[in-house]
Amino acid sequence: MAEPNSIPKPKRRWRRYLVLAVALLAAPCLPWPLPRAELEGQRPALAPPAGAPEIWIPRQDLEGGNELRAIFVHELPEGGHELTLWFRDEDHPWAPIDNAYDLYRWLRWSRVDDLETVTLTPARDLALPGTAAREQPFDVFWAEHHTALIGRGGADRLYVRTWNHLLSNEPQAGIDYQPVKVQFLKGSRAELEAEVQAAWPD
Ligand SMILES: [Ca+2]
Repeated sequence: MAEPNSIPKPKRRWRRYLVLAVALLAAPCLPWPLPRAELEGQRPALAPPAGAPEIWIPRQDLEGGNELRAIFVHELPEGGHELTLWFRDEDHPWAPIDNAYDLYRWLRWSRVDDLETVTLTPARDLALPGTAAREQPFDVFWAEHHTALIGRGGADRLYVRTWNHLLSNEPQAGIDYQPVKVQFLKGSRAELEAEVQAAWPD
């Protein structure tokens, strides 16, 4: 899961443990299941931008209820397009902490839904600012966010490489991937984050 800001800041691991501990303690006080974002709104459907990659997702992730709902498109003033992938959820591979992790995300970002943003440049390269997986396996315990620029000589596809939907143009060996086709809707990452904040203010 990427943070709302496009360039992730260095993180301290002890803060993750602290927030997870607080989330576990707060869990009995909060409503379950946690509310999900409804981001379709009245957003118009768009044709896919030229050069938009095909998205391939592990079958196990789709069957776990973490489907891709839509891809939001925002035309950038400097050229190119911001593409934001909207997943219904993301599930930590260790089931006992998945509920706490969902709660952590809801408290921190006012959503359980997962948003991952990439940029399609005017040259049709793909920039992954904090949404690149590198070689991490799908079930990695702590998924690290990386930044990458993928030249389009090598990528008409993006693969969901980790359980928190970090991406790569290289699939993981032994994983059964499925291509998914969803609507492209008009909307920027900033607009989507503002919408969920307005629905569930701090
Ligand atoms: Ca989850």
